[in-house]
Amino acid sequence: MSDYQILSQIESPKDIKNLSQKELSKLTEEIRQFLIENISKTGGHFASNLGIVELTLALHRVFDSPNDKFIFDVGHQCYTHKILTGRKHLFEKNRQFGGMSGFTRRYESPHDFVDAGHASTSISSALGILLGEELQGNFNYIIPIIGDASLTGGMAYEAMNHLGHLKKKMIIVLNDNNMSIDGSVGAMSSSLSKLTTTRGYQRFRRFADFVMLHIPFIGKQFYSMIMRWKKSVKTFFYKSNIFTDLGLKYIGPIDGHNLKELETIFTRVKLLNEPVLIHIITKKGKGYELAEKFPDKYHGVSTFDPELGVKGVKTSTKTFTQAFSDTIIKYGEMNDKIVAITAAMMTGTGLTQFFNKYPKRSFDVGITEEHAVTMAAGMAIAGMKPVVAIYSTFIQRSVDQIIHDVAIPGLPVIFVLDRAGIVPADGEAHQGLFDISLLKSIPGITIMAPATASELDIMFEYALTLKNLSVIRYPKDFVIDDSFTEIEELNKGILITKNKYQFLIITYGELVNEAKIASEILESKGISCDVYSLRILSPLADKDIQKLLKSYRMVVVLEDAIVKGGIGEEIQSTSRGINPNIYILGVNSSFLTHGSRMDLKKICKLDGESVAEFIIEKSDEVRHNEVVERIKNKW
Ligand SMILES: Cc1ncc(C[n+]2csc(CCOP(=O)(O)OP(=O)(O)O)c2C)c(N)n1
Repeated sequence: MSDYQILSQIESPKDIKNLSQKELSKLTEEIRQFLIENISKTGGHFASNLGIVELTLALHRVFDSPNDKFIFDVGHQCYTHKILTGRKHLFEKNRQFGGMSGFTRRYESPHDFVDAGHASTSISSALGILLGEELQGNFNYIIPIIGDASLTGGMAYEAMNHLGHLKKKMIIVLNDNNMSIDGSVGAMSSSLSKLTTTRGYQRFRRFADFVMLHIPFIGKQFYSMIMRWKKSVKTFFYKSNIFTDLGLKYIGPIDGHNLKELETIFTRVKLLNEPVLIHIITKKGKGYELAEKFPDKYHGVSTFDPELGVKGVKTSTKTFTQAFSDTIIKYGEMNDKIVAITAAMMTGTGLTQFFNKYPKRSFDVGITEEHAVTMAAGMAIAGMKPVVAIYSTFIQRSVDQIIHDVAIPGLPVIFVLDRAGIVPADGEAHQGLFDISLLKSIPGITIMAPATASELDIMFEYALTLKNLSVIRYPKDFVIDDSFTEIEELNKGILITKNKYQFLIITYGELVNEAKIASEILESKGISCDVYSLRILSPLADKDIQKLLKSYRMVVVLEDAIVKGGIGEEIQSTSRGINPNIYILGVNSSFLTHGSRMDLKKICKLDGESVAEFIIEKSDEVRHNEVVERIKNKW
């Protein structure tokens, strides 16, 4: 455990206000040491947090949190903010069940204002807070802090467009490290780089900013004269930039690791009475050599030895992501109409190999899930076979595009939803619990959930034959051993039966494993329990399911999703009068917190042991229902 001389005395933002430059410089070192020491033990977002230390310190020194409000876009880079706002002691259990969230959470601190997780929302949230406060006669600084990749998301422009129109006094901090998780993509990214690299303008800009920011008192007229002058020279170099066109003052680029310069700029910008965007350049991974070199590998990490760095963990079992990676390569080789589309999640969705092998058929569109879907629809119209690989939680953004642009015209776009179901570590905003209930009511859709790698393969092959949209969804977990299923026709589920027709678990995807464990536990207690893997969740094979419901005394549906509007409820609704003993286990109506996937499965009673216990518990009720039925039938 390191000795944190200065950091040990910091419990709230006011503790850093009076530190000397020397102490501050020591504090930045200690914060980085603290981050390395803690994140390497728990896992978490690493490189982004190392890059934003000075920037967060400067914000907390110049502004007055929580009266002034910092809105961290995505929220994954808020660790220094948490350290400075009395949450150091929570880092031991970062992202673990019952421990600290890895994102800003309103319940966790009065210094957190949004429950973040999805990108590009900060400017909209900030504008809403600002307008709300203003309507009540209050003014505080509301400061969104947004990364260059999050600035590829359309919402950010919708918000800036509105802000520029309203001309409200807001300071937007653009934290530009020229990285998303993988490299930043898009014209916006090159435009930002241009802003940071044109030498002639830089020399001029430094001079103009110096004049503007270092003259102790600038009268309004003098100030606007400088701004006009600056703008006209900038126009000479660049015409104008997108921020000025949207009605924001653009200040930058500023060195994001020079604490003193940052403080000076923030102090001066506070005086401006209009929307400003401060463009700050930071180094992702700053202070940890490997993360500076490979920021993509160190964006989010599992536990690692700080001496050795992150090592790829080799396991004998494949993850679903790896199985998909193999599958798309296999079919991509056979069919040159297959194109892969990702919204800034190439590595996470397992597309890296495909991107390397088929760069012309690979598209990273940035954090633009809505665009990804409609663009895929366009490609399908043009006769291609688009595969859109997106995390389940982020497809929530594109429900309209799926309905409007893909489903209504009946286009064969394949959606591959990774991180579907219960998601470890990231918490509420990242859970993949809603895709089934959001999508299954869309006419023409086919939704599939593989349990094994070979199922994923045949589902993909089947999806390629469909004339309409399809979804293959799976969790962040390992595929199940293939040996229990022989691949028959895909339009049927698989019954793993002992032919005693007592109890039945109906489920899908990785939960088939938990169902099998439950069945074995029950078997060891002399109770016969079969397992049915649905494989195709929508449209449900009603006839097969009704046959099953008739054959078993009790049925439990395990749902790797929210229960409301899910598969279990659909089964229940088709079963009226057939079987009164149908129960659903899944995620109930509240949002699901962070923790390991197993911790969370246990909470939802979706692990094998809990399922077995539930069936034993319910069997009395079943017996009672059977007696009631018998009596009813008699009369
Ligand atoms: C809507 C949405 N899509 C994808 C993600 C996944 N994601 C989390 S952080 C991140 C990259 C953010 O990059 P940037 O905003 O530049 O911040 P940095 O991590 O570089 O500091 C992405 C793509 C997300 N959080 N939200």
